[in-house]
Amino acid sequence: MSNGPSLDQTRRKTTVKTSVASGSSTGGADTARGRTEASAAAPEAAVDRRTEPALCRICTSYCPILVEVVGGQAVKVTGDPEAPLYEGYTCPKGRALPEQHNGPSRLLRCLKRQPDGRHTAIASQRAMDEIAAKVGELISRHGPRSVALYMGTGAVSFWPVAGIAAGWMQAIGSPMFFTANTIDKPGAQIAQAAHGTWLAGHPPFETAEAWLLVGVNPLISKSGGFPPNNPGRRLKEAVNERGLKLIVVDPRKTETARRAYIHLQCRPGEDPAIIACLLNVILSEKLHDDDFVFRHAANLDALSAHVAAFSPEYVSRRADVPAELLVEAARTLACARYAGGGCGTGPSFATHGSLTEYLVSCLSTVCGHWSREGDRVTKPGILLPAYQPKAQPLPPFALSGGGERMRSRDLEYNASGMPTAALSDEILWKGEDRVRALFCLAGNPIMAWPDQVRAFEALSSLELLVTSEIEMTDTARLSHYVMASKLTLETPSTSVLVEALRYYGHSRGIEGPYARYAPRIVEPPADSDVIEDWQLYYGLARRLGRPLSMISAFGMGEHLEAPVDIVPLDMETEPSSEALVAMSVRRSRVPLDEVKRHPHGHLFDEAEVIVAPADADCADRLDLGNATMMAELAMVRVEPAIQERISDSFPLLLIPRRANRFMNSHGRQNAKLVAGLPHNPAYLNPADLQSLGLASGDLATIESAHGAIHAVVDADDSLRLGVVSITHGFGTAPVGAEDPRAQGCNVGRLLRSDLEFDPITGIPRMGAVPVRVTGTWNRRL
Ligand SMILES: Nc1nc2c(c(=O)[nH]1)N[C@H]1C(S)=C(S)[C@@H](COP(=O)(O)OP(=O)(O)OC[C@H]3O[C@@H](n4cnc5c(=O)[nH]c(N)nc54)[C@H](O)[C@@H]3O)O[C@H]1N2
Ligand SMILES: Nc1nc2c(c(=O)[nH]1)N[C@H]1C(S)=C(S)[C@@H](COP(=O)(O)OP(=O)(O)OC[C@H]3O[C@@H](n4cnc5c(=O)[nH]c(N)nc54)[C@H](O)[C@@H]3O)O[C@H]1N2
Ligand code: SF4
Ligand SMILES: [Mo]
Repeated sequence: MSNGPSLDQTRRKTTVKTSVASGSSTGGADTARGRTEASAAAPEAAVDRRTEPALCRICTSYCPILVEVVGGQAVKVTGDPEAPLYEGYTCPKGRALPEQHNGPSRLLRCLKRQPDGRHTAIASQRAMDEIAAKVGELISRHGPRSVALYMGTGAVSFWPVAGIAAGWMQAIGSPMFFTANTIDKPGAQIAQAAHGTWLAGHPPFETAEAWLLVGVNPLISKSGGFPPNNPGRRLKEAVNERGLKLIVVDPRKTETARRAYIHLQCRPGEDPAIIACLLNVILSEKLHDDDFVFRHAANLDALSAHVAAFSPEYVSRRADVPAELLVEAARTLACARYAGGGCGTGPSFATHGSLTEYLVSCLSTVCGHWSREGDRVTKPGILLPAYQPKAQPLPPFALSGGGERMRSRDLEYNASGMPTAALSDEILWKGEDRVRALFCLAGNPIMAWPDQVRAFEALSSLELLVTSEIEMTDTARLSHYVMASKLTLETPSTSVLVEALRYYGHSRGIEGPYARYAPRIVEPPADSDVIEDWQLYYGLARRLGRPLSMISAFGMGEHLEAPVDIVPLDMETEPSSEALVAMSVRRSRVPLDEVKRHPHGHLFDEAEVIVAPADADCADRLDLGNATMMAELAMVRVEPAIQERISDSFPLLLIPRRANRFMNSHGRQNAKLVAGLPHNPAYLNPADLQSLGLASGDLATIESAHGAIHAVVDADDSLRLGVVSITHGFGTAPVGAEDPRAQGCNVGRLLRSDLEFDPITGIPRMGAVPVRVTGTWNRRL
């Protein structure tokens, strides 16, 4: 039974009022909802018109933007040319922020699912009353472990929410805190644990002579292994002006690889073999930094012995790349005074992601490519707590253990967090202690989790699913409650996330003592009932009488003395989000008030930090021969190469890619972003398409051993033969009719989460997946 307006009525209706939005191509001013009647009737001269500097927080680049506001609504976004380091850069997603804020898909009210599956509006406070009652009941009947939380990528929009979500789980006593990290690049943190890290960090990108990118495409993803501020410009400058030798390992000649000095256009999934080969060449030709290794590393012998089996000739056959290029890549890296780089989701998804990351870390250490005593620190951390970098290792630590164990599989808390790929199984687990309630914070499991059918079954079976969202997603549709969220231009923030991410191996960070604060610049629509994501947890904690703290983590290593900051919240008077922002950086090197004095951001050059010598008694060593990693490398040597694992039944390999106009599943409801191409094509090399009897625009069936999807194929001559490259986050839930041209296809349906998964992080094979493509749907609709 309905107890309020239907979903469609709760969504924003956009009426373009040209008299208000004159001069703006985006329009979107909505007098009925965005402003009060009084202001709607006011003469045009009285309309609020301003241009405000802000930050785009859709992805972790946090590009500085200028927002044109008319009548209280954002109508246009451009890059901010006054902001340092980004040169006014934006991408299409950032420029479509007005449509995200004012468009018809935005949720303006919280929703409750009715017994017939429809959603109707519910006041946010009432929703919290009902959710709190249900959570209280579940905890008292089944214990706190029955309540889990999953935090997706949308949380990067207001980073303090991560600390509140962690605090909420602690407040109710549940260890079941999951994030998208363990279905992303969990190997980056496992590698840090296995190898250790270097307390002085890396030398600056500007000083690098060579750069290695393994399955990462920063020109599109703005992520991983590369400065995230205007990556295209950074790369162009580096190659054209400094002669940087870029080495790219990728089955696709990506936007990034087009600038490569060496592009190893390998078979997917052969990354550990390739990096082992580079190490083999460097060590056997004695090109390594003997002195650095002698002083700061251990177990070189174990590494040398294990990589010896990966000769250029062997790896050339295995990965299908020229042996001479492997040798040249190795020499280029070793002979560079400094070379850096990083790995992306490509190798992470192809299994052995931890090993690949580990071997890349070994490469840095073997070549001595770390900052040394006396070097200037270009990334001192401005909003992070002050620390003194030293020329010494942070020693390796345990890869897993010390936390919660999964019931359904032999997986547990590990250096990358809780294994999200096993969460569906924890929900479907028959035991009494299964997960019965899930808080989905700014994530979209139905679109993003591997094994979509299982995720759908799991989420459908929950006693309570509460999703915090900005629009109606396939996950929200399954939710008992959907909490409508404020958007980024309606909330303040700082750039601290950009600084923090590099400690987790997700980014190299911005080169320079940069920091930025951005205030809220517009109010939510007047007749909406939207909350900030953290307010849900605050509201629930208060109702359940549980004190809530913000738990901020500052990465690893450098903040050893106080890596975690726990700030109890006032449970009588709700804090403002400005107060939360201030709390999240309360131990910053430069006070927030000082950062706020620079509305376009600033380089705090006065915060000059120099690498200190190692502690006199430091005996810590980076580990070049971690036993778990060496055993995995030995296994890689004897397991059949990827080429031998594909068969006549499944002769092609499915690989991931990112699309510039979308942030995973987000953007699909934004008219400006989908314009012209609402689906995710299945890209193949034109020669492969031809031999399959297919042409661009045809519909095809793509099958793995696990599932089948229908997709629109498209030719992409940047791909090597034998691969199919598709972005995730598209398609429909696995029920009802589907139209691949309108919705695309869901790659997750081809994946299995309980076979071939990493024994520590639980990430399953999500790339280099054997598939076949057939034209059974070969008709133009
Ligand atoms: N097959 C395959 N699977 C993959 C991947 C792949 O490449 N291939 N990639 C993996 C990776 S790397 C990741 S990180 C995961 C992503 O997994 P998820 O994070 O679960 O998926 P997203 O699609 O990023 O979902 C983010 C959601 O947050 C919402 N959102 C955006 N901003 C806000 C906000 O301010 N508040 C709230 N409440 N919501 C907001 C968006 O509308 C969107 O629905 O997917 C993984 N799955
Ligand atoms: N525009 C945009 N930006 C995004 C996102 C988005 O959806 N859109 N998502 C964000 C998220 S959540 C993440 S995690 C990052 C991801 O950022 P990246 O890791 O840079 O992701 P991709 O751009 O897909 O790059 C992965 C590359 O790996 C290659 N590849 C595939 N398989 C293999 C393999 O087996 N070996 C090797 N060596 N390469 C392989 C692919 O061809 C592709 O070029 O991007 C973030 N930024
Ligand atoms: S790269 Fe695009 S989405 Fe990411 S912060 Fe910049 S403008 Fe926003
Ligand atoms: Mo990701």
